[in-house]
Amino acid sequence: MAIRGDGKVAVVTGASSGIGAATAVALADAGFRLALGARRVEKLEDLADRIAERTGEQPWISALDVTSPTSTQAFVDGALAAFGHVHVLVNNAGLARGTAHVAEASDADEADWREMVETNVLGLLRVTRLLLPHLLATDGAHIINVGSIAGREAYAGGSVYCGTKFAVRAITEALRQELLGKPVRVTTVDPGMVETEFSIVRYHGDTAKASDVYAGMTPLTAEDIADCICFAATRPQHVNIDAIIVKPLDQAGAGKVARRS
Ligand code: NDP
Ligand code: 8X3
Repeated sequence: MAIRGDGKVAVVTGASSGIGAATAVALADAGFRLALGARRVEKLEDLADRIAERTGEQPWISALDVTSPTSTQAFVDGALAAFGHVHVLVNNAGLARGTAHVAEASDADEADWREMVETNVLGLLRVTRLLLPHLLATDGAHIINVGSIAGREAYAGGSVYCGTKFAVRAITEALRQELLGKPVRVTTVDPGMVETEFSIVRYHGDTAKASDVYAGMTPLTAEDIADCICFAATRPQHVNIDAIIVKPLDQAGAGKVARRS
């Protein structure tokens, strides 16, 4: 049986687009109150207005750069000042940059590697570390990490992105053990190809290259992943969905895609 949010507070990082934005809408529809963060505040403002129109409840929004300790601390302090407590953390903020092979990588590629590690690994750890004491202080706490099939299967050109998502899986599994006996659920949702701004970001704004990624196949939508996150979040508290792996019908693995010409 699905349990409604009933006013529980959910933090969603990287809520300005794609999976994070769709998750915010789905959680709001399920009755959660929201604290939403990302660097592009104007996009958060539009999203918050859309959610308020649907539910009558205005989400709390604030700038968040998970690579910055100061920004992350200010975001966490602001969310706690707004609500007093937090029940659900959706660690969604993340990105891929480039597809450089290690042997051919340049200094610019190394900057991409640093950005991926600082965002996907250190950023996720930082938000989790700062919110954990507050999650532990509530009933019904839940950490949901957005991993990837790239965290289960590496591919050429994805050494660092895949490495960060393997790390997300390791962190999720370690947290699940560290928090055993405490009332905090820990879940990873690991999607395959989802058409969002992800590939535009990966290809540094080259929209033609980004749309080629999904040519001739039907990718998942951000809403498909939001459904999975919302499913995990709305199980009864004794039910921990450990992992959800979800791919398009047209994808059987990293790089294994059926395309129609
Ligand atoms: P989008 O590019 O559409 O969304 C990424 C979100 O992350 C944006 O809201 C962006 O906001 C935010 N973000 C990036 N860097 C930071 C930062 N330093 N601080 C705070 N927020 C940040 O892509 P998706 O929705 O697809 O990606 C969401 C997650 O899903 C990522 O973790 C990605 O790795 C994962 N994923 C995506 C898949 C796909 O095929 N699309 C498949 C598997 C996993 P802003 O730029 O405003 O800060
Ligand atoms: C994104 C999925 O296969 O492009 O995490 O790496 S993939």
